Amino acid sequence: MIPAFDPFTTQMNLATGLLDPERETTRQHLSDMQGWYAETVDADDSDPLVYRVLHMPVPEENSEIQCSTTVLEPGAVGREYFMTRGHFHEVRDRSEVYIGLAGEGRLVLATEDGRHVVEPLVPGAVCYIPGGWAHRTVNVGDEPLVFFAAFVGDAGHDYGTIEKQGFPVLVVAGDDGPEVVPNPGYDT
Ligand code: S6P
Ligand code: ZN
Repeated sequence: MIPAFDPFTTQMNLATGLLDPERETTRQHLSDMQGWYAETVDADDSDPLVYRVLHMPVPEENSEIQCSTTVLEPGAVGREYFMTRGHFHEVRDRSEVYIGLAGEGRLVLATEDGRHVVEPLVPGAVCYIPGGWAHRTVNVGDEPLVFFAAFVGDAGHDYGTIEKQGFPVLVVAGDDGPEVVPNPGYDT
């Protein structure tokens, strides 16, 4: 075969997640997260950055491996920690691997029939996300949560299902640290 493009290397700062050379970056500010938290988001003029995704330049084809770094800031909306929106893959059976690099987080996983699992996402954690499991990350610490993700190239992202039904559980700040509680807004 004639290769589609040349090999490339990206230098990643394991503490900050920043890439050299810089890569295309998508940003979610608090005002972009309206409707994703149990409480109404009150994004004042400061409208803080919640998370960034730094994408490697790879075609969205199933012969390739998409990869990216996510940097999720510390913070909360009410008792609910800052988190990513979370999604199923559009092609449901497409799997993914997360590797924790910095900070302290949780990976919340759920199936369409309502099962859920919550895994620690900490430096060195290699979390395997099988096809069919929606995934969301939550920063339960005081520092940015940084993780690397690699997934099947044609997976695509279905945000609408999660936007509508939510996850079965929320990760919230309790008196003695993070707690996993049922999501009162979960809609099967
Ligand atoms: C992509 C992978 C991650 C997330 C990122 C942001 O399949 O799971 O790169 O895209 O952590 O989360 P979300 O839910 O807003 O895409
Ligand atoms: Zn994914």
